[in-house]
Amino acid sequence: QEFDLAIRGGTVVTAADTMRAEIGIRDGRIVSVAERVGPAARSIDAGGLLVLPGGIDSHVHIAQASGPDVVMADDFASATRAAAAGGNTCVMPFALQPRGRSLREAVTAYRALAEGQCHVDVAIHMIVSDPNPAVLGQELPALVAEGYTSFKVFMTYDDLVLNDRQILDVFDLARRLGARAMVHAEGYDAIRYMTERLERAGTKAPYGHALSRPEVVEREAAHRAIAHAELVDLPIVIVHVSGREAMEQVAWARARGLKIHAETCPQYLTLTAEDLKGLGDDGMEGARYVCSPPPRDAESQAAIWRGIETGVFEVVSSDHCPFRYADAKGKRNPRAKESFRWIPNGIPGIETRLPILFSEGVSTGRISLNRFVALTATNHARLYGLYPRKGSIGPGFDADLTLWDPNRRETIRQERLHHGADYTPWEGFTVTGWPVMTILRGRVIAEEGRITGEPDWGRVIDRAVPGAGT
Ligand code: DUC
Ligand code: ZN
Ligand code: ZN
Ligand code: ZN
Repeated sequence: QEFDLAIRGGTVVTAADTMRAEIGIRDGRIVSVAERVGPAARSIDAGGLLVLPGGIDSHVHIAQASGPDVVMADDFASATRAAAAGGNTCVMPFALQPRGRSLREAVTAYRALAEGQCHVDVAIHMIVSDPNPAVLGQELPALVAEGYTSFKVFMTYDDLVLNDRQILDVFDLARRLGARAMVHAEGYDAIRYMTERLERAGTKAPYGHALSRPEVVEREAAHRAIAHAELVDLPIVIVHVSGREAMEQVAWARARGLKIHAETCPQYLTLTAEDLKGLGDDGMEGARYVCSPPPRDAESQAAIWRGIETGVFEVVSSDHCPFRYADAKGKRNPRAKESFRWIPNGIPGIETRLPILFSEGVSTGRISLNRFVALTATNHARLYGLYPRKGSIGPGFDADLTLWDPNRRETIRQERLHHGADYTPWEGFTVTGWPVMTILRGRVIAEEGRITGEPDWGRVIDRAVPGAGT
């Protein structure tokens, strides 16, 4: 047989092209894409389906150490099962350096958690919370050279925030190393000020979370991060842009010729701050929607769509950051009922990202199929050094594919999802377009919501530096 596997009868979609073609796969890689490919040990009929590059979700949190009272709802096995069922073949979670500790040790321990437990491929980013001389001088350069070529910095959170000088120092090192820096842009001091003001006024409920982090807080931090990136001459990624104001900062920077990349997420297209107002039995229903930055309003949703349509956003990630509703309500930390500030920040979304963006974007006619592929796979691979191994369909690429039914109507239900969280913010949300089969390096890992792969089929993969000046 010429091939191990052939995909026949489907419509192959890349960021550039849409074509009727067959795909020939050997040893986990795509060997041939042509009108007809030769005989194969197994053929899959993709008649009536789209054949897309497997989704790459370059911003997820899995089993991330988040403090004594906070336990994430997913380990690598459950998160990557959910990823596979949702049409993804590669996810990028974060190894977090606790302050005062070694970044190297954090990465080594985190990688050990992942090894042998993954249904999809995993590429690990870092979170730098303590850029001390050992980290800047030895650890980070060595880790980047080993293939951990990207890291995130935070402008808020007590345990993670970097001051401006620290941000400049890590940006400067990223430029010298050719590494990719991601920025969580929300201003620490402004949030502290707002939180204390709200608490003094008696605001306790989850909705206070949205009030404490208004768009101006994100806009200010985005502007500051962009200014630092300009000073250092480093292209950065502003992650999880939630609304018009921060987005305008990115557009403004681009108009000045700065290389600023931007990511947004389905929650900023489909949820609003109103969702945090839900009370339920115990006043805590809104905790299901607490993420940072918080969802905004209809006007901001429209602005984010414009940003997607006009190219301000190059990637749509899930920012999957799952907690159990019971924990969000204070099971582990009873203070969550006393103030919104103790509710863990994050929502699950690794399995629902592709259907929501496809349905709201492609099925409504807002974006093309090709743009969908760019936003969900190709641009993630390009930004983070996975291209041209992953992110498209063509000879030499890993055979990471999602067979997609563009017409399937489905309703998102927690009971159908594979993540470790006990709810989805999109319960009852209907979509048009659904992943039918997910293929990782030539092996079927999920089919019709059933997991058909094993937790050691995914690999922890190293990456190239994205390239200086990109
Ligand atoms: N930032 C993230 O990227 N995810 C969840 C919470 C947060 O602050
Ligand atoms: Zn963040
Ligand atoms: Zn870019
Ligand atoms: Zn995140």
